[in-house]
Amino acid sequence: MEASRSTAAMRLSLELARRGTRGANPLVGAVIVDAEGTILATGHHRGAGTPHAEADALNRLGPIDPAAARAATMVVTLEPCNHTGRTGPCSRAIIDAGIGNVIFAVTDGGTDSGGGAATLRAAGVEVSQGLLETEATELNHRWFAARAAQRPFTTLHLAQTLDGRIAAADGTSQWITSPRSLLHAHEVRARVGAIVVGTGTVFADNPRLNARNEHGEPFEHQPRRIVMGLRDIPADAALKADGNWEQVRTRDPHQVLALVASRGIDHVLLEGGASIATAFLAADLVDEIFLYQAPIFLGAGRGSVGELGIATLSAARAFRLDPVDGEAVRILGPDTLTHLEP
Ligand code: AOF
Ligand code: ZN
Repeated sequence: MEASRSTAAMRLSLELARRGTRGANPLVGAVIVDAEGTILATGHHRGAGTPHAEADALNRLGPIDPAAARAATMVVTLEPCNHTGRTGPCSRAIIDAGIGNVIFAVTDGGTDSGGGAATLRAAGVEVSQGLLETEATELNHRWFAARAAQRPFTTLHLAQTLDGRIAAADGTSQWITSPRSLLHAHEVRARVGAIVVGTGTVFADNPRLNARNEHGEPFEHQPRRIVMGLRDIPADAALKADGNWEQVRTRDPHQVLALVASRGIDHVLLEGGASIATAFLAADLVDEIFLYQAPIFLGAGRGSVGELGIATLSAARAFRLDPVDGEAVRILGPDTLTHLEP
């Protein structure tokens, strides 16, 4: 295949990858092309627990005669995985489908998941790597960094007023954002392995911290609740209801993530309040932010983030818009939702 054709296919794969949701798994896109570079099928990974990009593309390809499969190329943003995790190995699926060629951008490098390229080559598949590697690394840069540090990927939830407040002067805080925003937040809860809150949030709001749908019914998957802080929380705290919780008696966010990782959890939601946001931001341990903003001012009251030790503008902790399915900013009823990455 002409180089310009494979580059175009990889660009499309990178674009498709962005339709998914990052978290426990990276964003991955895949395109299957024939020898001329004509697209036969496309696929992307939607999020942990769902089919991988390669499997998605193969499913959409459907039946194809062996000679055509042999001549086809799978162009994918990440090295096909080699392990059985929540889904089966992509290297095997590609071999079983009889696909003759694979071009991937960046190696997986995971201790379990890596090694797909070697498996493919051993089975006689033509494999090349490194096409648009910089772009593919950039696409998941925080995810790769989190895995290299052997810590979970972190999502910070901020729900605030236009002037960045999470409670009024008298402490009232329910509800700043709309029911539509709350529903989105619950959908995020249903995708993570754990939610982290501070003891202050437990005392102030006594939240249940489970994930509920628009009818108030619990989703099938419920996150573990992690309470960070030194104070004893009340014996009858609502989040203790089903026993799927624990307290970490520390103020160190690294220790919290180490504990979460030791439980086999690879994606956490940092939900509240300001002390949690501050501690994780200060330690550069926030991989993405969902910022829910209500169109109101309070002018006083608690801010969403506290002291970060920043004295001058040039030292600001900077984030950038990170599109999810083409949109970094969404309208949720009266509110806006902005998705950001460092
Ligand atoms: C791929 N294609 O689309 C993705 C991959 O638990 P699992 O089965 O979902 O596996 C997750 C691991 O697989 C993840 O940590 C990463 O190494 C890789 N992700 N691999 O071949 C994909 N999302
Ligand atoms: Zn895979």
